[in-house]
Amino acid sequence: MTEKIKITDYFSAHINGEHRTALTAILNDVITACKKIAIAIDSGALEGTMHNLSSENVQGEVQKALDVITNEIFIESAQTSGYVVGMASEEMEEIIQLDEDISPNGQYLLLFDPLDGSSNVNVNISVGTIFSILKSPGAMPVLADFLQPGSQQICAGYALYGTSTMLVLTIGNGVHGFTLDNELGEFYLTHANMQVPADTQEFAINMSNYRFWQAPIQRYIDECLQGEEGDREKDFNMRWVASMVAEIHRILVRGGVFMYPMDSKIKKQGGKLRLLYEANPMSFIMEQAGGLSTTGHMRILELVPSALHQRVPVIMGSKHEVERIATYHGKTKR
Ligand code: P6P
Repeated sequence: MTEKIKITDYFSAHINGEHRTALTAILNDVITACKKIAIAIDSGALEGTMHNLSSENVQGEVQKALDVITNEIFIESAQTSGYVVGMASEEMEEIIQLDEDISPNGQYLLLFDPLDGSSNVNVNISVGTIFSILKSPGAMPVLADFLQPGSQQICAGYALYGTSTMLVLTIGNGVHGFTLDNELGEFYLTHANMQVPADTQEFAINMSNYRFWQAPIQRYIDECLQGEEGDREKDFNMRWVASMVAEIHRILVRGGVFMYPMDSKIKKQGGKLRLLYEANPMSFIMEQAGGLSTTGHMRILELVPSALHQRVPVIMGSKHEVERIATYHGKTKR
């Protein structure tokens, strides 16, 4: 067995440049948060925290006790480095500003979805945490400072609380995965330089929305379902976990295409998934791993956000499939 590389040693060897010290410090806080979230989830049924609250989050979704608990863990952990001057979370309507006595060292923004896929948590299906790091233009950031296109991200990553707990991230030099050794309480490099296969025969989409989709997506899925007898001349497999983190991780490992496209049910809100702390970090990761990520009409990382909790249609994964789907969006005929 080759020598195990601890995540902090990996950071020391591979995080360079102007953000080196800050990123290392912020990521150490993220690691702490994800270890604590893994424990909170693992013991949820034992601690009686698997229930729904009577409250709704800013998205109008029923909150689980663990949504609130994991959000608080992330906020508390992220204040240690002294580099984070602002935070935004799926679970909070407004941004959080950290004044300079808490963050004297530097000016970075941390955006996160603390418990993605939380509707799965009480049925023991994988869930995750998604995070994104941006540079702040100054201390005491305002909302407008968060509304940066995804191409401005300095770092993006996710924790996957699955059959093992993993941390997968990019700082712009490829995508690397680390697995938690529960006995030692340390993350170790297990998936260096993850690359998405350019071709795939597996798609991930919530098929119950078929009648609401726009023609290009219906055409793509129809062709996948026609299999060998159809234009694609090959059979396809389908997966839908309803945890974006689990889907994206599977696609990073073995290829695939993940779609939460625009549909007539959600047209008014602009899509299902949130741009700043779901689509952007996952798009950064996907592109760094050789995949693509689009709304169907444009590269997601080029979208200039207009609101903190803005939603967006998402199609991401294996390059050749995403290119095909984007082509279909260029030709609206079915
Ligand atoms: P649906 C989880 O709530 C989430 O934001 C993503 O993680 C997941 O891919 C999607 O929504 C699931 O949506 O409509 O299938 O429940």
